[in-house]
Amino acid sequence: MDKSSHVLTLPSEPREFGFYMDGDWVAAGEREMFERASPGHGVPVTRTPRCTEDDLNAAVASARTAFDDRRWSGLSAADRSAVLLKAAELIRERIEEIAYWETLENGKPIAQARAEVSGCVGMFEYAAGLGRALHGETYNNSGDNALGVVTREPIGVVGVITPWNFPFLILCERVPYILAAGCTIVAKPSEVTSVTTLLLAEILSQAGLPDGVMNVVTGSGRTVGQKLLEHMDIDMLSFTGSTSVGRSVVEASGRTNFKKLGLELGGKNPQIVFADADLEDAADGVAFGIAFNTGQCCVSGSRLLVERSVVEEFSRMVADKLSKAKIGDPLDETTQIGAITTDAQNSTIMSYISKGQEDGAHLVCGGKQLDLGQGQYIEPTIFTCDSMDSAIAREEIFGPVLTVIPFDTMDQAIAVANDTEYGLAASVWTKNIDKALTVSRQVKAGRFWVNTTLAGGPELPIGGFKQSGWGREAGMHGVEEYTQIKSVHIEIGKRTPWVE
Ligand code: TXE
Repeated sequence: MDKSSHVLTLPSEPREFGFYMDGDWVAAGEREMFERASPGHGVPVTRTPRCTEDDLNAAVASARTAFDDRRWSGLSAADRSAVLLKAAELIRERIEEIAYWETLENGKPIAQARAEVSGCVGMFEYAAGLGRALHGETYNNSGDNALGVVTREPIGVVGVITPWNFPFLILCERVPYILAAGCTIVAKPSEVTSVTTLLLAEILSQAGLPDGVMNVVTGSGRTVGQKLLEHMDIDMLSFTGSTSVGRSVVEASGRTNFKKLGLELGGKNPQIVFADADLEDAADGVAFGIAFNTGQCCVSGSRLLVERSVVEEFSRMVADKLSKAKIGDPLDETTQIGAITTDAQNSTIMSYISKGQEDGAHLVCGGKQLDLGQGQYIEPTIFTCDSMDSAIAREEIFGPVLTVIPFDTMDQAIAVANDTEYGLAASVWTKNIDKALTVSRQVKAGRFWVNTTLAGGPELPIGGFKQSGWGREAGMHGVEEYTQIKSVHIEIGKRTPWVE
């Protein structure tokens, strides 16, 4: 295929979906529908139901029954693993279809969407093995009349609330691990990007997942999402989204059944570049770290801390890289930077760009909304600031806006990196091993990259320090999060009487 000229076509009319419960599609029927327009093209592409509170209750009941009757948790890990491996195979067969709907609803470039979906295959394969490796402990050291056994049990029914920036990837950083632990699920995707979550539920049924183990309700956060947070029959909730909704999640858990929470929230992630780094590599990595997914990425490297001696040269190098990245139609195979996903996010980004100018930050490049004839696009933008005082240096913008701050010493770089309420991710660029290790130890972040950024894999857990979240997803820790621990004390032989 000649990639330079190939552009996929838009659907001729929006495709309508139902929601997914108890192993099957439920038709939308009389329910109100949410019509989603492609942010890259401005034309309607999908319609999904606005589920009701009754729908949510039915989905939770389905997940509850499927958990309590042990149709999934009672299987051997080998049998559960076989389902996850089959799901991986089916996702692989449907990469093109999943990536297409992901691109249409989200606005990300099709090549990127394909790479993300194929990464999700690996998540399922890896989690399939982890389920079989999950084990407990024994204490054979308490004397001849006792044996202590520590077991892990699946925590129960898990609610999964996901955002619109990586609808399929974030889902797959959670679902296979939750299933490997033996739990059942009610997922609530963002209302603007629901379709690929629905497709995953269908794939899981086709892979042999018992009915009721994976349910998906669509609809708004304020209605369906809020009811899911408050539901007494949800044992654990994994929430990925804004810090402000994260606070409501914690409050709702406290008000109701103290459901366990996993939270992945905002970030204002530092990229620390020392003068001794390979500046060419670093500039490429920094450009990627801020422009990938149009900066709508919880781990995007949005604060660039550069050693003062190279700050001007390096900012120009990053600007040069960004000027060469191809922005445009997400359905074009060669596009590297796609559309901004929602109108609200577009306004937020543009208002931060204005704030940066009002606060006196120096605009190095970008700063404008791009008119490509259709859809909403923003130029990658770089500001330099003298301090961390400006809103563009402190707050999560969630867009392609990079704020550069110079530093003089390593200690100062570490202090500025940590001068934030967040602690999701950080990168350091240097050829000096001592600096790399010291910075990686002292910067408070759940994910840390040395001479790279936005890298990872199913082995490495994800999550934040400070106000970026609680708990970890993916890797073995990601399975263990969805279990609870039971201590079993077993008495051997005749009891020493309490009453003679
Ligand atoms: O997130 P929300 P939004 C940040 C980013 C962005 C801002 C707003 O800064 O600009 O959040 O984005 C569901 N009860 N991040 O408004 O509202 C909602 O339906 C239960 C960072 O989209 O947090 C969706 O499924 N659920 C983040 C999910 O929560 C509720 C990724 C996230 O939506 C709810 C996304 C409620 N009361 C946004 N209200 C990251 N760090 O990755 C909403 N939801």
